[in-house]
Amino acid sequence: MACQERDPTERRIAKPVSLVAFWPVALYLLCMLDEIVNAVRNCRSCVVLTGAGISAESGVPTFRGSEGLWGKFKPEELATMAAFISNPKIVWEWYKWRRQVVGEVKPNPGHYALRDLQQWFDQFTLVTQNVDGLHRAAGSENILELHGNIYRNKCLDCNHQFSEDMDIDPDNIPSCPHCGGKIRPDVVWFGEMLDAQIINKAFSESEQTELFFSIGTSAIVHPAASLPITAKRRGATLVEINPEMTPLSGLADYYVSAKSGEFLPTLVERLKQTSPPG
Ligand code: BJW
Ligand code: ZN
Repeated sequence: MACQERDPTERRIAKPVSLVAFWPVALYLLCMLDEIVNAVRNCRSCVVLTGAGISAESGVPTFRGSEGLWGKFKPEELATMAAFISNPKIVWEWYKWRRQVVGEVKPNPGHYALRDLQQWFDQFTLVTQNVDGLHRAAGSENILELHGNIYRNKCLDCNHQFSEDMDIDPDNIPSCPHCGGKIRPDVVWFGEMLDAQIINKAFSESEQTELFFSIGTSAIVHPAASLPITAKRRGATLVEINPEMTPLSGLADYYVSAKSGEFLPTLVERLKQTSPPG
């Protein structure tokens, strides 16, 4: 039915009905918030795993979902070694565009809330699949970047890392001064091994932690997706924050269907009111 044809009373009826439907959900979320506050209060160690969803409210596109990057671009043509070898120019054009996108955004309240959350724990590790550097920009410490960093470059052949700013021209890709290999972005593509030291540390922290948060990730890309499962198997309390359910939701002790930029600041606010960091 077109908007103009609507019965004018329809909205008045719809509103109280939707409110009635909303209250049990709000109450449920509130109870869950208090239980998560208690979990934070009672646990001394915490691992947080973040994915693209935490940066969505900053304006960084996610990978999956209707608006995600993989809806417009094919991962096998852009995020694999084979793609880079067969068409380095296209791959560099894509990464130049993404560098520009993340260069223009700022951390959002979810990133800042995670920076604040670390104060409630003796041991706090922030494991991120994101390459955008927004957790560091927000002031978080002890960050493990599982999939690299979009601003860094490395040599395709000898793996030498170049941390300095390099403006890459996709038509004239620079060569490594050590071996002559092509320079590529220092991110982890499909089929590539993650940095052993980083992923091993992420697993050992997940095995020992008392509390684990999985935030803004579709929880399907391994080995990152194995971290919350490992933590849960070792007895950690598992909290998932994501507006959409994922394969992890059924396993989580608390599945919070909310945006991280809305729920996390509420959680930190509640913690500050009820149990300031010791
Ligand atoms: C919000 C929100 C808001 C929205 N608030 N939430 C075991 C089983 C099956 C397959 C494999 C396996 N082990 C390894 C594999 C193969 C493969 C893999 O996992 N494939 C799966 C897809 C099945 N893994 C690999 O290849 C990895 N390497 C590896 O394992 O090496 C060993 C090996 C080699 C060869 C064979 C076998 C083993 C490497 C994975 C590298 C992933 N690389 C990318 C690109 C990085 C560089 C770049 O950025 O360009 O990493 S792909 C992409 O996916 C990116 C992400 O980090 C990663 C995860 O995505 P993420 O963060 O979860 O984002 P989305 O978009 O999927 O989800 C966003 C979520 O946010 C959604 O749920 C929304 O609802 C939510 N959201 N708004 C909170 N406001
Ligand atoms: Zn080299």
